[in-house]
Amino acid sequence: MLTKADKLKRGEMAKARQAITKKLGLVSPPLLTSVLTGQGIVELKAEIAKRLNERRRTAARTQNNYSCRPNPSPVSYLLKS
Ligand SMILES: Nc1nc2c(ncn2[C@@H]2O[C@H](COP(=O)(O)OP(=O)(O)OP(=O)(O)O)[C@@H](O)[C@H]2O)c(=O)[nH]1
Ligand SMILES: [Mg+2]
Repeated sequence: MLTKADKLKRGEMAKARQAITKKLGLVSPPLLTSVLTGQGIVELKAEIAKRLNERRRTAARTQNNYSCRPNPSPVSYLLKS
């Protein structure tokens, strides 16, 4: 993810995003976020929740789990704002 997206003009940001994607060899362009405008914050939370759930599913598959109740889903926590 890239922070402070409000600092550059839209066109400059698009160019920087492309250049960074290429330079770092990323499979997809990074999310643009800004705490000033709120840009990308909902998407960022959703991405974090998605990745936590993927990990949780992988952990559940690869471990013996003797607990009766599952842990609360990280999604419900992250999507509260
Ligand atoms: N314009 C702008 N300023 C921001 C944003 N997010 C944080 N800042 C400011 O950037 C400064 C650094 O704060 P943080 O980003 O929390 O700290 P950091 O990540 O350790 O430092 P940086 O490498 O500067 O990002 C503070 O003055 C924040 O108020 C943003 O989205 N836009
Ligand atoms: Mg920062």
